[in-house]
Amino acid sequence: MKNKINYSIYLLTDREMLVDTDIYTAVEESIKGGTTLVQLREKDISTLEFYNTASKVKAVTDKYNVPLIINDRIDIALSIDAAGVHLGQSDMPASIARGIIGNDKIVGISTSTLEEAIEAEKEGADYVGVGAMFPTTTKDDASAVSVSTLKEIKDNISIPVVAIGGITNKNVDLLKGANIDGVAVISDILAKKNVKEATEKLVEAMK
Ligand code: TZP
Ligand code: MG
Repeated sequence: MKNKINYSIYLLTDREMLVDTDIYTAVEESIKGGTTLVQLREKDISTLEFYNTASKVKAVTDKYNVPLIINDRIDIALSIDAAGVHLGQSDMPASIARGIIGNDKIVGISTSTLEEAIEAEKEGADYVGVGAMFPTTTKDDASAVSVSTLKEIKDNISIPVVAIGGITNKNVDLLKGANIDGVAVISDILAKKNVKEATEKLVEAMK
């Protein structure tokens, strides 16, 4: 099941960005527009609130058979039977996360260099996120990655590669040559008033 994940339009959540909607509606609208994978990414939230939010988002993603990945929290991922977990370079190491979460779940790792990507694959990651590809105000400590590094990563590892950071329907074609498996997006979908339409525009631009 894990091998059949469609990484092409990977929506990451950020509740603070939403315009006149809630996270459940936004996730559902984005799936209707073409999102293929969702990551619940919550900062500054209590464990109880994270768990409750994750359960409710999972009900939405399940309805459309779209896998749900949980950012940072292996315990939350396991507690709601999410498809997996996404970890950064300062989170639990991939090999340790794998030991806890098991072989049936997805472990994704954020990387910004070829070395980090090779290491993630070696440690048993199922995919890597690579970025930030373009300037973004969503994550202020993201380091910049060039399209040539993205391509180098794609050419040197065999797990799926998803680009992230400042990606919009206007600039996504600049990544074409890297032959990546998908794009991970927050603001170009969730900061838009019409989330479904914003997702459709991205889908269209990816063709
Ligand atoms: N990791 C690297 S850049 C980034 C993350 C989580 C933020 C992506 O958000 P946006 O709004 O799509 O630039
Ligand atoms: Mg993290």
